[in-house]
Amino acid sequence: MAVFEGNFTQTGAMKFAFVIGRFNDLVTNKLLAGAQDCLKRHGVDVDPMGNQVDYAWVPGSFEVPMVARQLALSDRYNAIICLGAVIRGQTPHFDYVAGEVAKGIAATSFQTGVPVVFGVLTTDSMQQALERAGIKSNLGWNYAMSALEMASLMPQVLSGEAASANTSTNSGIVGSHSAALPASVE
Ligand code: INI
Repeated sequence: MAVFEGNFTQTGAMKFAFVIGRFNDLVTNKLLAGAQDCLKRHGVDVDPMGNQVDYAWVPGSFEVPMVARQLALSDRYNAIICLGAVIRGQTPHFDYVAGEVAKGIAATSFQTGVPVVFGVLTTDSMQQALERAGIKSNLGWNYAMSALEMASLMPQVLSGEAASANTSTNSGIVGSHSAALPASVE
C-alpha cells in the first residue's frame, strides 16, 4: 500500500489561480502579497504575464465561489486560492456573506475535484483581520502552502501512485485500481 503525501518541491509545471475580493482590499491585498511570497519562494513564477498564475478580482467574498467554480471547471489549474476578508459589522450581513462563501468554496472543491483553498478571513474587527494578514503573521502564506500541498497530493490520489517511496507490503486486498498499485516493497 502507499502513503499519499504532498510535497513542495516540484512546482515548475503547476498552475494556480487566485480569486480575490476587493471588499476590504486593505486586508486582501496583504493576504495576496503573503501568498505570492510563499509561491515565489517555492519556485512558482507569480508574474501575471507569466504562465503559472492567473488572477481574478471580484467585488466581494460573496462573488468568490462563482468565479472559482468557473476557473475550476476550465481544467487549467492544479489549485485555486480564494482570498477574502469578511469583517463583522453591526448588521447580519457578515453572517450571510461568511456562510455563503464558505459553503460555495467547499461545494466548488467537491463538485470539480480541483483543490480550492479557503483563504477568507472571518473576523470581528479590522484590527483582527490585519493581524492575520501581516501585522502578527500573514495567513496568505499558509493558504499558498495549502495550495502547493494539495496540487502535489491530488495527482497521486487520482493515479494511485505515491510520489515518495512510502510503499509497504501489498495486502492483496485490492479494488478496481489494483493496476495502479505500486509493486510491493518487502
Ligand atoms: N464582502 C466582503 O468580502 N467582506 C465583507 O465584510 C462584506 N460585508 O461585510 O459586507 C462584504 N460584502 C460584500 C459582498 O461580498 C458582495 O460583494 C455584495 O453583497 C454584492 O453581491
